[in-house]
Amino acid sequence: MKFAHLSDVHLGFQKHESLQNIEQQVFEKILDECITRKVNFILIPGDLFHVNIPEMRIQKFAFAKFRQVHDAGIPIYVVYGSHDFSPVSNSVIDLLAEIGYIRKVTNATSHEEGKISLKCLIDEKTGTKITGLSGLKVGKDREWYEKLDRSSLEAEQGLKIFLFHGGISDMKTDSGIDGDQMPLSLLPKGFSYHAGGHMHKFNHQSFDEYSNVVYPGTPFAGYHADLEDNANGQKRGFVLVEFDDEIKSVDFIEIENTKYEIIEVDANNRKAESVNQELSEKTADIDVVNKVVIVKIQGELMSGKTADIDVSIVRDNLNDKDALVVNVSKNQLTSKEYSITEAKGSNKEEIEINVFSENIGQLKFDYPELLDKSGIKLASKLLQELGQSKLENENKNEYIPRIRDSALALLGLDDDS
Ligand SMILES: [Mn+2]
Repeated sequence: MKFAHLSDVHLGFQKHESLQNIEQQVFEKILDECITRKVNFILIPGDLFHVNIPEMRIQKFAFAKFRQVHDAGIPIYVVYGSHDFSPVSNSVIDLLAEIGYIRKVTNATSHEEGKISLKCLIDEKTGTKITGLSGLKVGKDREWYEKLDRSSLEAEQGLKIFLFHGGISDMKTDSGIDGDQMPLSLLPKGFSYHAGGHMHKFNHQSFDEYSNVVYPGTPFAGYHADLEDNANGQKRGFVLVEFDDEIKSVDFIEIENTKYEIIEVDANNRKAESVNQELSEKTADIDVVNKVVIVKIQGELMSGKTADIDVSIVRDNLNDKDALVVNVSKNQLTSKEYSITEAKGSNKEEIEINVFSENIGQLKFDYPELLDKSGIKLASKLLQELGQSKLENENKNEYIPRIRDSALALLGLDDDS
């Protein structure tokens, strides 16, 4: 007998069309694998979707695929993740559960003395006992775990699986610590398999009384940093587990997503021109056809502004060479000559005005209206204008010109110029 374990698909995260296609293809491939390998059931411990109510076409796509799995007679067991759960409204997870394509495993009862007890469900064909807790938002789940009646779960006989969504501090990872983690001891002991979600890289570790604590990781990317990890060789896929009355094997099944190219430039102690030159040299002769290209510029410039690093030329050049997507990251680029000084304030507007006042002295322009008091006033008006969100039912073709026109009007510039 075997089961599949996947997590953190984050369906609906990708906004770029090509990346969205990959996100969906990978998900389809995994479920197709589950069907052809005739798994007995599938576990998804959270973040199946990127938000609790994804766009309708994302839902339609997911429902069609889940129907296939359902028609193949394969049950899917889930808990919510931190992304697809909402404390105030329903989730697409609830719709999928309502029509019977997936099954939520959490069956909890609160007792007067403050304890929470969980009941296992039993997978019909294999007799496996399955239970788990969702990853709710802002540490609420920690509270649940602390109240959890672990001993009754630990007393259950037979092959048991526990689904959870969250980081475990006892587990070694090669990525940085990700927010609040909880100690392994909060999970019930003696389960044959602890099926984890939330961590985006595959990780399988064994501890005393916790023989298989496993994260499959995201099958593609649920955060922007995941793409960079992919470009640096991170394998993506799902986990396939063989079992009889105990776990026989736990294997990571790689599912390829796309090809990558990463270009990294260290700007530390350099002038903007020399960084620009390195960027154009490094992008001149590479083959980027149908690849996701990540351009990463970091370090502290000796002179010039970070805006002097001209990524638009690099981006155009790579797009002309038929890159699938070009992602430029300048987040870790700063400059000695010009750096934003932080400022305090009692509300958002005050903080913004104070940031502008603290920093405007560093600017040198020929236009006096961009400097001093009038510059500060203009900057904060402009920020307010550019921060406007799309109106309900307004499409992109209406929204962009509306914002552009009002920003240009603020600057006293004509739209035709
Ligand atoms: Mn996630």
